Amino acid sequence: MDRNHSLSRREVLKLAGSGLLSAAFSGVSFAAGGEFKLPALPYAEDALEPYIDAATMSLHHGKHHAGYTNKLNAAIEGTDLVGMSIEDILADLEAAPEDIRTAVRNNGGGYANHNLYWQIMSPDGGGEPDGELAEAIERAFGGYAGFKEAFAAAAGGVFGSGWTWLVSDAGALNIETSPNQDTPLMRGATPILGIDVWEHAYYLRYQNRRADYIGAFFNVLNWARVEELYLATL
Ligand code: MN3
Repeated sequence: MDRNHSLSRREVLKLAGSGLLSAAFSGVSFAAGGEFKLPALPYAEDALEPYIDAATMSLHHGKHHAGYTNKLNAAIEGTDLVGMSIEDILADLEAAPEDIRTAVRNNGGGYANHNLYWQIMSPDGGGEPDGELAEAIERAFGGYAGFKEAFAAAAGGVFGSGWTWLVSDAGALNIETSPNQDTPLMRGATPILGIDVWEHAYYLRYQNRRADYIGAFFNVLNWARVEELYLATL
């Protein structure tokens, strides 16, 4: 699949100025009325077939992500965390009351991680990054092929449940992995791309073949969205 709709930095800034970009972020990252909301999928449940099957999408979004959202809301109810952005909550877990800290870490991480995951996939995805993101990938990994190889190896190497990330530290790119629902947000860094390698993300279609799921993921990777998130970190 080819992709020809990558945004230039200028177009992204124009979108930001128009409020469209912030509209795209709102409701995803921030609590509305003190409660975090499960964001709607940005495409139909079967839109990523055959790479991600509809049954997996339905359960993953409607049960797993919804579960993290509900448990996060239940954990923070009546605390000072209500009304904060999920990024701010996760960047300072020590500020969470000790009796709910683990629940906030696991469910808040799960909430934020899946918000990103849905966004960085698209039925129009695949292909290769371009623009400033492509240049940053060139600097960090020697090009798209080097990135793909390193990212797939990292994702394949996660033991048990976790995530693999492309992280931008003020424009410098790194690949990181995290266990469970931990996220680079917990150290104040910004993940701009993430793959969920919990078995619930792939087992219905791929069973134990995680490498096949990882390979398929690149076919739906929404580089235009990743580029927007990258430019926002500069
Ligand atoms: Mn998941």
